[in-house]
Amino acid sequence: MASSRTEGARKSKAGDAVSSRQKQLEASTQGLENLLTTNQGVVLPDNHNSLKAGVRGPSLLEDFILREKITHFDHERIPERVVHARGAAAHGYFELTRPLVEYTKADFLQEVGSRTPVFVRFSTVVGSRGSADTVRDVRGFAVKFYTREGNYDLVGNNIPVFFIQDAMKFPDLVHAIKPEPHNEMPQASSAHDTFWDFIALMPESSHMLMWLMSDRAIPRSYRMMEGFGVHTFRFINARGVAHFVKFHWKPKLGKHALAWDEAQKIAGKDPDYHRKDLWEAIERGDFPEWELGVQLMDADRAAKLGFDLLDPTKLVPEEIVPITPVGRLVLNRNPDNFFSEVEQVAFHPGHVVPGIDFTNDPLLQGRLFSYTDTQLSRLGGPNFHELPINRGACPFHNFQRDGMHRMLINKSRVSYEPNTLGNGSEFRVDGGEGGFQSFAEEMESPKVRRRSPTFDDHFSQATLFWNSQSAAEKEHIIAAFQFELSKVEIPAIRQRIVDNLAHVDARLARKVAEPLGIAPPDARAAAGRPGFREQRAKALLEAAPSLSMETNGNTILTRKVAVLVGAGAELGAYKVIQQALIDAGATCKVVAPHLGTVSSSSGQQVPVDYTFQNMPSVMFDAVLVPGGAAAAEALAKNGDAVHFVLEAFKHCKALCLIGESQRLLQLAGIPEDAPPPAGVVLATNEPTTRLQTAQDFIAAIARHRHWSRAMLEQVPA
Ligand code: HDD
Repeated sequence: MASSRTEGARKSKAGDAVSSRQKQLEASTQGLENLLTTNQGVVLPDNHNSLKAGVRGPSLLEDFILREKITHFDHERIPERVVHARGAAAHGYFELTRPLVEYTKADFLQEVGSRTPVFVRFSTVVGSRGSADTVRDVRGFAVKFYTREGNYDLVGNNIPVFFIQDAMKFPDLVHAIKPEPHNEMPQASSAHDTFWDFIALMPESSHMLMWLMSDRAIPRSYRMMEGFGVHTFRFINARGVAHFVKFHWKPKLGKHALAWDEAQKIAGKDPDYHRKDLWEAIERGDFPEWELGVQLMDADRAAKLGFDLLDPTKLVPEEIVPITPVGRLVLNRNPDNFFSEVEQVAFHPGHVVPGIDFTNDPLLQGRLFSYTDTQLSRLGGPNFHELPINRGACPFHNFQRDGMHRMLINKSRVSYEPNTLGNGSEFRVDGGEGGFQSFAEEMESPKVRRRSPTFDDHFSQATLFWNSQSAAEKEHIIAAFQFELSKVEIPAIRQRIVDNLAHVDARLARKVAEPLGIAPPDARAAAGRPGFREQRAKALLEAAPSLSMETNGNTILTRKVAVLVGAGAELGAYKVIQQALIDAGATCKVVAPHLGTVSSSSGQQVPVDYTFQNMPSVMFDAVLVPGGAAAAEALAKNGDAVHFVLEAFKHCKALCLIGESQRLLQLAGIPEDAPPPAGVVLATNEPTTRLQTAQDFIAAIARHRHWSRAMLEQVPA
């Protein structure tokens, strides 16, 4: 800090006086450490009663203890973030696994094995602070690296593109998607007229819209989603040579989603689903981990992509420019205080370090203004960098002074540069090649308020995304569009959307339109509307498998399995399977009609973790039901148990039904003699088959969901 170094030499006498006063104070307050005090340090006589004129008399204004407590309480809230208000975060580290010396001079990207502390906040965009975690929305993925050269913030999302191309449209986008201004509804949802009205008039959002309607927008866990820097940034090496770079976070547990019906139910049953999942995983020691990868391109490569890298509605498929893994992100510590850390953390895409620079992406350029500006009203002034969570790991020195909530006590009389009064150690700028050097991009153009024609292709990557989805994923996208548009009251808005969709894919548009009570999609009508651009880049690829979520993950690490136990359950096979699941990294919880214990067929008491009421099927990844005629009979008669199994079936989860418990499947309308549906493992109590059953069940859980499962419509759950 400025003062500490400038004044360092003069500290002696004054410093000694302060520390001896401090010592005296500490001695005189010994034994009082655990007492409640006011903020001024006055010990409280009582924390239950206000000061009154007599025990039954009026309270006195004089009661400074009461007034201080109530005043502080009255001001406990600060404005929530205007977007990304709901979030959860954790501490951890970033470890470099491949040096990037060749591409960037950023200190934290030089030496393999070097670790940089990080704080990572995940969020939803639209909902307010108290909204549910599992709504259909983009997720924020913001990483603060506390590097030795200053804080570097990579403020990204779990979707690699954005709705709009220019920051000028951001307030309109946010106003359109937030609850409608006349009645403040709906909360945390894009399924309403103003959002779709705006989107219908902004064909540049077509690509992002496909992602928003896909399973990416309903992740199973923060720990199971990818992250993206979205914009194209620049790396600059020690010689001043620049490369374009795109950042990718790849989750170790694979990328996985919830079913839409499940996401909606969780929003009611446990609105804290994602933050709890993150918190509990870290408390258990199952530290979430991602790999950082970069796509690197020089100017020649970028020029041959067929689209403009500055356009944030475009991605570079990893099939075209491979991703180089460079490090790992590990989250290993939960915050100590949600408000002080998660709420007060201030991210900003403009927090960069030497070796990392911006591009002219007009969305990024606008963001560079917005984030500091928003902190001024959210955190109450220009000194938010002094809050503990925002402080850098390295010292900082400058002559910025004063302002609301200043914590630093600058001691020198010098608060300007240049100076000579700073005791010979005044701070100055590094006049040489050191410090942050902006990339010296050539610029000689007229000043205009226009969009580049290279941004005019609004549909080809939306089509690429659609072509890259599996059959089941396509069905989910169609269903999501149908759901959202069915909530739109004005038919003309529904019509404009499907007309636009006809430029993404004709079948998609037709299927979406079918149940909406509107005319078939009309591509020509869309092309005649304002904002529409004809241009379509030459197809780079027919499909990019990396854009699908179905091609990844084969682990059951941290997955939750419900074991439904009825009185009289046979434990033999179940015990073997449970042990195999635990050995493979899953957790098993016994769910029964009541807490306490349930008697097995041999009279053993099985401890119960949860009831059907307090922990429904949507809280689990898979279901295991032990055999035993009496237990199966009891469960089949229990509506909650039956619902539990049917719902898990409907949400395409892995099920393992042992012996007599298989009758529960018939309640789902599956005939007794039919082959088991995908992801359903039918087992006997036979000792010789138990290990094989366990392996089959583990493989079924590792598939995450069996989206292709047939006969779902007839299942009443
Ligand atoms: Fe933003 C917050 C990500 C465009 C203005 N944004 C915010 C957060 C994330 C993103 C993850 C939450 C940070 C946290 O956890 O505290 N934003 C993005 C991405 C964008 C994007 C990936 C496009 C590629 N944002 C964007 C634009 C603007 C903003 C174009 C304005 C011109 N964003 C903000 C903001 C927020 C914010 C209003 C709200 C709270 C905050 O900044 O600190 O300034």
